[in-house]
Amino acid sequence: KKIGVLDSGVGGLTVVKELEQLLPNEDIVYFGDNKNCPYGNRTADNIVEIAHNTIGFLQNKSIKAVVVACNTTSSLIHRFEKEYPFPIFSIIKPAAQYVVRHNLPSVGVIATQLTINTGAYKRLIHEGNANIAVYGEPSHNLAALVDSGKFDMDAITEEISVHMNHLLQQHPVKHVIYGCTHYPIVADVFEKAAPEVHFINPAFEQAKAVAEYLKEHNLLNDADGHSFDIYMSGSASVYEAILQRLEIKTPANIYCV
Ligand code: DGN
Repeated sequence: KKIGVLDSGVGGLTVVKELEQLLPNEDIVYFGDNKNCPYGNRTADNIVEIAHNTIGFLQNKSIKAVVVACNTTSSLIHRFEKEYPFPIFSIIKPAAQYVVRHNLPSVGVIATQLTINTGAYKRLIHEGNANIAVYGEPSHNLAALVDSGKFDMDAITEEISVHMNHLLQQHPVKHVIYGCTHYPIVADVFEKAAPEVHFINPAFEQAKAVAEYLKEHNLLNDADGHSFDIYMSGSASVYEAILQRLEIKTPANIYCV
């Protein structure tokens, strides 16, 4: 059986990259919902409805787990995770656990407006340690700028600089979480904008959590090699550009739905 991965667009490919490295024998089926991107400016009810539709689609592809490679959707996971006969993985929970495990005094979270509004990062970090200060910084435009695949670097650099400066001027944190899976695609721009900051990429933590679960539950594929199917509601050329940029090695079959 396959691992299903979903996102509002190309951002979840940052998680696929980590899954590919940790679980090289797993078949992956990806749904990127570019048509509805950005999720971050939608209502919570709408995101939950879209999540049900997407999981329903993946369910027909013979899956054993769903990886929600989208922070916006993960921030609402409690509203749908119990309704399916397979595990559904949040990207926020393992990243919050990382912050708690490392006992960071404070952390910034740059994410979509909806992710910040739900307070999911703060809640999950505070469940582990209520003394950690968590500062949210919403960006309205960055996910869509990256998802367009045009790489308008002037606009991307401007958006990142404005938000990193805004966050760091108010709260001079040493650690910042990429609270949207689209952001690690432009990690080089973040690192240039704030060279003193250590950025946390939740994609690593989520992929580790998935690998541990599959191992523990004897759900790993034992055949060599793997397949990678991408279903998307937008344009294929965007996926090709991002697969190249992220240096994802597995050849992907790309289908438009
Ligand atoms: N990749 C999504 C996330 O992690 O939140 C981006 C959401 C969006 O579409 N704006």
